[in-house]
Amino acid sequence: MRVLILGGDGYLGWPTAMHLSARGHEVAVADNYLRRNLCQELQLEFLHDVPDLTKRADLWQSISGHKIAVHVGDLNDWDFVAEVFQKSSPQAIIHYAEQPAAPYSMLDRQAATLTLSNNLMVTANVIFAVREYCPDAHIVKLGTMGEYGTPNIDIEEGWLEVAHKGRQQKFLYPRQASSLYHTTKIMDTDLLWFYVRTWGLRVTDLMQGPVYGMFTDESSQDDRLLPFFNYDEIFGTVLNRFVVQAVAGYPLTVYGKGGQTRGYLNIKDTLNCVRLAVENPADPGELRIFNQFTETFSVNDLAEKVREAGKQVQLNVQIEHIENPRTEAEEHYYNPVHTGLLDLGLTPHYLSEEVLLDMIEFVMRHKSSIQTDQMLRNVKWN
Ligand code: USQ
Repeated sequence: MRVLILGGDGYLGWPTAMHLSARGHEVAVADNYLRRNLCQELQLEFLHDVPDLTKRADLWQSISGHKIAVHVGDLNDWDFVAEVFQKSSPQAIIHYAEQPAAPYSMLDRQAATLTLSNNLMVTANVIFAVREYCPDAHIVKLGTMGEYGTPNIDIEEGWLEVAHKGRQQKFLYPRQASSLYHTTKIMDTDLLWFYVRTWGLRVTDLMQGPVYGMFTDESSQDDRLLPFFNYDEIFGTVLNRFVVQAVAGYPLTVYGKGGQTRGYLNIKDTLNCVRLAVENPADPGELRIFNQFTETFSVNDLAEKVREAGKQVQLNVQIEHIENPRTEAEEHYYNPVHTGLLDLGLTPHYLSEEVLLDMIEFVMRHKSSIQTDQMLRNVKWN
């Protein structure tokens, strides 16, 4: 299939591009390096250097023989969007092109409005481009499990059958996010649902939990093909941060009580989930929603796992409960359904000690570049 990946430079975008390309899909990527530029503005360094998209695509072609077309530009700019869609004529569009960090969205007014305008405008441009240039194409949108929040009832896969005063109807599952970033994802879902109903678009919305890891089959031949890896408070996700903290001898930063529970997945499973969605498209007029994670853990569970794995390589890992900078439930019920992707054929890679030791070993090789002043940047929700 011809697949266009928006946000193709990202932590997930680039590995997805290689993964689909290796399986014979014709891949094009677009990105404006927003994440790199925001990190630079905030003086946040990746764990290791990552070549730009053009260099990575060249390297990938020399190793695999597969070409990935690169478009560098801003998807808020309609002229650029129109050009990319016309040149790539996609059958599937994978939309990752968003400001992806909850803490960034809570930094200040400028960061909040950038998150709102970028995420919603790019989603709107994608919808209009599909309508204009490829109305039968399938949009695969990265949503987030954070759209649901942590309700005191089971979380269904996107939809809830509601019975009220003797009548019933299926609605989008109630959503209540705990950051502005997560709220923009709810708004994206609403936009997509509106245009699915109105224009008959085909859409899959993947409600993904926090991702961990860096290794994929395609990057195994050259470290320069690895995705960038943030461990700072703003763009780093919790397990990646804990592994870097463990190697740096920095106490693991458990926020508050540490009972916050989320659905996690290995980066390899993200790629497989997205591929399964692309290869099994939604129908016209269907908004299909999958909950994309493989197992649930509390923050305390993750900290303990990292401490145990660290012991195997003589790391004396300390765990510290620090004041929670976020407004979120620290003890709560959490039971989300996640059968849709398993039914499509997903074979999960679970979080084993071996997986953690591979991550620790990689981070140890880059230990000298860890900057511990990035661990906490004092972004507060209140
Ligand atoms: N946490 C800590 N200590 C840390 C970092 C995080 O206790 O040093 C806690 C957070 O308070 C939260 C949990 O760990 O309760 C997860 O935090 P996170 O930073 O790993 O994930 P989050 O901010 O929720 O966002 C990440 C991705 C986002 C994706 C989301 C999925 O950045 O793009 O949408 O995971 S989910 O969390 O299911 O909404």
